[in-house]
Amino acid sequence: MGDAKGLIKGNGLPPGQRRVEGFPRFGSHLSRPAPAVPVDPVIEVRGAVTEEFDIPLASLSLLPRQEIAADFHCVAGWTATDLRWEGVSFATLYRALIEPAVPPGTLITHIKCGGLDGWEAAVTIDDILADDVLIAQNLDGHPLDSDHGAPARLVSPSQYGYMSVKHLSSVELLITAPAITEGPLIRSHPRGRVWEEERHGLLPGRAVRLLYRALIGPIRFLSARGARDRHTLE
Ligand SMILES: Nc1nc2c(c(=O)[nH]1)N[C@H]1C(S)=C(S)[C@@H](COP(=O)(O)O)O[C@H]1N2
Ligand SMILES: [Mo]
Repeated sequence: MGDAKGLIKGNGLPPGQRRVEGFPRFGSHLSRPAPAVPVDPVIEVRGAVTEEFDIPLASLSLLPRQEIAADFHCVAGWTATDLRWEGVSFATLYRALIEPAVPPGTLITHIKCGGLDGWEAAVTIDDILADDVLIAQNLDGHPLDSDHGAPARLVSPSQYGYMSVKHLSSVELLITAPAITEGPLIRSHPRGRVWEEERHGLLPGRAVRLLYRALIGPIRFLSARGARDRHTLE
């Protein structure tokens, strides 16, 4: 991005983001190890459907596959660059298997995604049906490991990482915005779009950069302690 004087502004990343080496394990799980992968993993479909049902992950292999290359931006301020995800577009899965179960006339506003570890993120229906949103099963040519969300995770690269639910195990169809459950200090933005710097639910994104950046070190340190290959780090 250049200005009138031809100076380069920023680093090509979304506002307030800094590049990290590699792709750290990071999350509210902190040092807890990743949840065990069920023998026959499913995505539970809940909420505003005629009848609740489960989608076996195995059935994703029957749908058209999609690959995307994208950077991954955590709201705390780190960015992992050029990750290659492979899986099924969320929109493809939604149109094929989920939407047919929505009663006629029902307007879905959000999809609340849940992970096996209890993490949840509600994504607006428009954001989750965007072209770049994937249910990813492979990362950089290998099956997703437990650090990054085995056996499958949501990946929404245009939104901060907290929307990209690891160990995806449920989707709940909502007809109104979900209730706010976080306190005022660390309040996630309901959309979290990275280029708009929607970092915080109440404050402008740039106002919380320093506070959030201070969390990177401790969360990253703890998350690494619960990582799959932590013995090789010690
Ligand atoms: N299930 C689950 N998904 C999660 C989280 C989590 O704690 N549990 N943390 C989120 C946050 S804040 C980020 S930045 C990314 C980090 O993904 P990574 O560990 O693959 O780097 O996962 C997101 N998805
Ligand atoms: Mo994050």
